[in-house]
Amino acid sequence: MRKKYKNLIEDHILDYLPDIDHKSITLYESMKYSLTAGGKRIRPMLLLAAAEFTGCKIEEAIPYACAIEYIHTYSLIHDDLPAMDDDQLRRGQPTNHIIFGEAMAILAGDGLQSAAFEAMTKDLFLYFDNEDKLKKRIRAANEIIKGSGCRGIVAGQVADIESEDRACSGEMLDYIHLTKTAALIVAAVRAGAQLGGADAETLENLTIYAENLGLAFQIEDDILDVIGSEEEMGKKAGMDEAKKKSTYPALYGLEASQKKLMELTETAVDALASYYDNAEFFVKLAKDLATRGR
Ligand code: GRG
Repeated sequence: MRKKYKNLIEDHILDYLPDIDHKSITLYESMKYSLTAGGKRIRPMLLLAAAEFTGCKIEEAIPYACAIEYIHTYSLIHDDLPAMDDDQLRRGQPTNHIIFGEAMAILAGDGLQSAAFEAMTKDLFLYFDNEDKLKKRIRAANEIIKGSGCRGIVAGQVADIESEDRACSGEMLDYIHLTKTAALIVAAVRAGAQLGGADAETLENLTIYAENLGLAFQIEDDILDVIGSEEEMGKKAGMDEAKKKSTYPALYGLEASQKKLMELTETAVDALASYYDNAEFFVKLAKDLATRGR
């Protein structure tokens, strides 16, 4: 199933970039560079899985899956900028601003964000005479816009920047992880569920799954930094010595962080226990992410 979702995303990931005339070919190349640089596609896979899980035809969810990957990609491009984390490498390759320059990287991020909004809304007029389908799409778009905004990843980035080089409470650290990392994972799952017209209980259970998965994902990322697989060390090269960031391993130690990671993964999986084998994709993904790199 994971392969099916991943292939669909790879096949369609460039479909919703705006037509680029010859005057802005560099912008197009810059957006394409980061969109095709080998991301794991976790958020769009989750969106497609949640859509299918709740009864939406998978092809109807593709624009939203691409939109969330566009938002994720823009956030990574901007996060790597000199004004933010000042990273030279991402996924083992030069970051966008190293290849295209700082101004173009900012614009590529901006362009990806607006392309995401366009992907989610450009065909809405086709559903003006089908109120049910129209509502599902508007609700899905709203989830993604919310997750990408001032109550989502932007809020998380602000809190992360403001907590640099300072002692950070456990409560603040959870807030940073819930906004910076979990918000877009929650948005992916909820957007898929909205497309499928999930009932309130299913939406709530999927939200609990996604929040716990999102927190677990960030803790695992920070554990991997400490354990230091080669790929992770390369990705963060140049940052950790320059800026001191609060993380679970830094605040609670490696052993307690690993325990927390397992607890969160268990809570995520338990939230979907009543759906038995239908939730297999979500359960396997949570377990695999908790042990990635090991
Ligand atoms: C709004 C500029 C701006 C930033 C928002 C999302 C974010 C804050 C910054 C991105 C950097 C970061 C370390 C985020 C934490 C979440 C995380 C571990 C992202 C990496 O996600 P993966 O592993 O990335 O899914 P791939 O490379 O697989 O696409």
